[in-house]
Amino acid sequence: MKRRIPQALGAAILLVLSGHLALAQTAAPDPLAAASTYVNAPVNWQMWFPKAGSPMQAQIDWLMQYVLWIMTGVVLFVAVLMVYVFMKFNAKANPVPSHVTHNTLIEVIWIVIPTILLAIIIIPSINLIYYEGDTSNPYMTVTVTGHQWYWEYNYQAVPGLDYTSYMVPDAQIDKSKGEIRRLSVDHPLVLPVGEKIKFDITSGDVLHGFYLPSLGVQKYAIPGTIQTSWTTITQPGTYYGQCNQICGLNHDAMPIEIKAVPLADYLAWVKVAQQNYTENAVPVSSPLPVHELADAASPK
Ligand SMILES: [Cu+2]
Repeated sequence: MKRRIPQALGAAILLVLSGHLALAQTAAPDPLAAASTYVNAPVNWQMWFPKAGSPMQAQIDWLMQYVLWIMTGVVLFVAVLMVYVFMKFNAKANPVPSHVTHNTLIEVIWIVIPTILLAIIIIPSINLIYYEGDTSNPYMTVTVTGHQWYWEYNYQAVPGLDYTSYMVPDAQIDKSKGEIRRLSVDHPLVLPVGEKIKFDITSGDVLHGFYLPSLGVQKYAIPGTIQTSWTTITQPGTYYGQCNQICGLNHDAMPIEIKAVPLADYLAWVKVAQQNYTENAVPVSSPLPVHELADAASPK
């Protein structure tokens, strides 16, 4: 009898072990794995925009440089002209001033040249404004709601898929998992690459700002109003943003983390997330902890 106990224990341990092995073998691959291959995060002393992760941000970056070069030329030209005038026409160097008050040629030049400069700035600017505003024919739409102080993401095409996204507190940051202090969140926004994604942006309380610098998205989240924006993410990876409208005490604690993965991986993730929801009820089990589920889970 005394010998049988260790034997039974051994058998039990073996059973548990084999169970674990079987689990390990059948565990589905992480649909978000592709997002960790590339991380688009800010760096210390960064002076320029982040590397563009969408065609929109690429165009914003281009326009910024285009205008900057024109502006630099204008500022330098005016500065040189002023220094020349100070030197050549001050009271000492030029005691007897000229009494000329008009010069038609110069007046025409100083109207025509700035007009041409404004035209070559305004044409690409207006093109970009229209490009940014074109939210037609998206592959999918996500309703983004700002709350004090977290974000809520509602996938309009996936019934019940509505969850909240909180910043990981500083003390819980796990650098081995690639988490970044003040930018990583518990439940990131998962999006497919190469597809047009529309954002319907709103707020549940005060003004927030949905700002994704590497994707060229920046819209106020305003209570009672829906502002729209869109993006197409070109490369799988992790992208970050922040609320950039002062929204109260924890304004700094509502970052945005996006996991962009290939479409097939995104669809696999949706299945996992969707399976864990029962429609219009609190999900039985979910990759998203129940206590952090958003308003959709609670009776309306
Ligand atoms: Cu905010």
